[in-house]
Amino acid sequence: MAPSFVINGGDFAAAIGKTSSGGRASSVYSEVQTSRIDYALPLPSVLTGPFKIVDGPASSAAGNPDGIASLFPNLFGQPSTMLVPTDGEHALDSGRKLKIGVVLSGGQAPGGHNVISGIFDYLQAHAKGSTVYGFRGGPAGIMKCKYVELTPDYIRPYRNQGGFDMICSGRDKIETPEQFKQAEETAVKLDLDGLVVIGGDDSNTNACLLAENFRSKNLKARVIGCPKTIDGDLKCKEVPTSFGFDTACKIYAEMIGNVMIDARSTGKYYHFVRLMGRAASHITLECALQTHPNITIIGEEVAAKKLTLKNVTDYMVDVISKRSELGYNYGVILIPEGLIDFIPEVQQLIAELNEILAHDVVDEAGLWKKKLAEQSLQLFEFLPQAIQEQLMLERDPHGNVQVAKIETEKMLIQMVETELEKRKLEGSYKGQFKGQSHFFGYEGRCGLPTNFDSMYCYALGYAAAVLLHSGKTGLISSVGNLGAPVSEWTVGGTALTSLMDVERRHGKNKPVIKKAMVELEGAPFQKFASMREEWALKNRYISPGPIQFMGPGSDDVNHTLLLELGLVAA
Ligand code: FBP
Repeated sequence: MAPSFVINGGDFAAAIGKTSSGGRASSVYSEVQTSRIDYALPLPSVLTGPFKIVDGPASSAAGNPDGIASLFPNLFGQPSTMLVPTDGEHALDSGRKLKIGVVLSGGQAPGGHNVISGIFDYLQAHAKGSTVYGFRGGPAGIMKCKYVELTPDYIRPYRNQGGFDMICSGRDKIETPEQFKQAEETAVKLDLDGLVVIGGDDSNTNACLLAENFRSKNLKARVIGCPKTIDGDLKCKEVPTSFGFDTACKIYAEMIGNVMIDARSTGKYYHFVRLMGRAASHITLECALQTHPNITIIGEEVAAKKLTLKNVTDYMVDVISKRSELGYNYGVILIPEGLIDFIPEVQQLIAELNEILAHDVVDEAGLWKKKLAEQSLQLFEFLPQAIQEQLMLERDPHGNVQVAKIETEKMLIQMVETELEKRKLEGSYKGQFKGQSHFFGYEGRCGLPTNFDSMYCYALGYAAAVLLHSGKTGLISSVGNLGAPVSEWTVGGTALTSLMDVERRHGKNKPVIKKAMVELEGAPFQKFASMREEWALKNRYISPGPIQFMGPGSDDVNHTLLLELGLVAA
């Protein structure tokens, strides 16, 4: 086993010892963790010299602009902004001290600590004497005014480390008038100039609502969002990727590569791997591009082709049968976490269940089922009991089905088994099938961030602080040109309202940031589609191995981002 050592000497130990946050003070750090603390983070060159802030044209919305305009009367239409190098003095260095709050919201994503370090370091460099408050436990920390004042010593052990444990996260939502009032009280009590919300699509929607609310009440606190989610579904032209996606995919790809070699070594298992990603299949697609599995299901394709559960099962069974004829009774199958939600018949069932759960009592006798349409009732009764129960679980605070808890991989193993037995009886399948189920999800959310995520997050944090320092609100920190060396990355802020649409949640119409789903015409999917037949029947497995922090591959960026930026051939 690789030796670990307790940090018990030198300046670093003194720093951690003094600045305990409860979590890491008495921690044992591995050599790799320790070495990452001092990993030097380059900044985009625009952030290292004097710059000016240039506003773009008026913005609109991703959908339903009239609805968004009426929900955000103070923010709708505001321009996005870019930092442009200039001569002379740093435009914002006025000696003004700021009081900034920061909150981590939603699921963990590698790199979150570096966003906070970036905010902190910018203020140290350009608004010396500023204060940074870390709200504890997510948005609830804002509402309850639970915070910790961040200092250099406090932050140091978390630099370039995974997890959100510096201040922890939570999924609470600030939505009722009382909750907005509590947030206002906190902003006034701490005399906040600004708040940075580090979160996914729902949390950034919440950030925009807060920005609107603060402005409507004439509070001085501004609100800036940061794009976080391993799911990769918070992106647009100005925000090419969300942080955490790169690291999480590389961790899962390593595990998939290992399972592939296991499959080839024993020759007797089909590994069904469900991958996190909630609604979108970006993680599954990226992992497929990194590892070349035999079968990969992409939820967005299933929805576009209106496939049923039976169609998906038949596709798997066809490949398994053909592979068996070639002498391969093993393989690896990737399934996106949100698959079940993409199958139109299941989508309909979930929509009906959402309405029932939001408005009715779910009685044990099952009388509530009478509210289901005939087709949905038939499907519900057809599903294994475990899946029925998982579909009925409480929704998350944003009204989403908790897909992480639905064991689709187990359901598919059962369905494939049944179909193969049928084909065996008919004589069209002569192989052996044994399914092994895996869910790779939480394992990828708190790993040590890749070099890319470390640097990207630091730049996002720096940018968020610049935007607040310049008095901006309702923007999401935006760092672009990510295929180029860091020095050439662009920095700015994108109007959050420009990313919004109106969706039905908890039985009501709500503003939401439109999720970026896998585009079937996009380069990543096209690349996969051009290779999948070969991967199905010939074993082209790739085992990427663990994330590297130096040497070969350490600065590689994920395939999805490179393909989307047009930097590798589709
Ligand atoms: P965010 O959208 O908040 O980044 O969370 C992503 C995610 O990891 C999903 O992939 C997954 O479905 C969900 O969180 C799991 O939620 P929880 O942490 O509440 O179990």
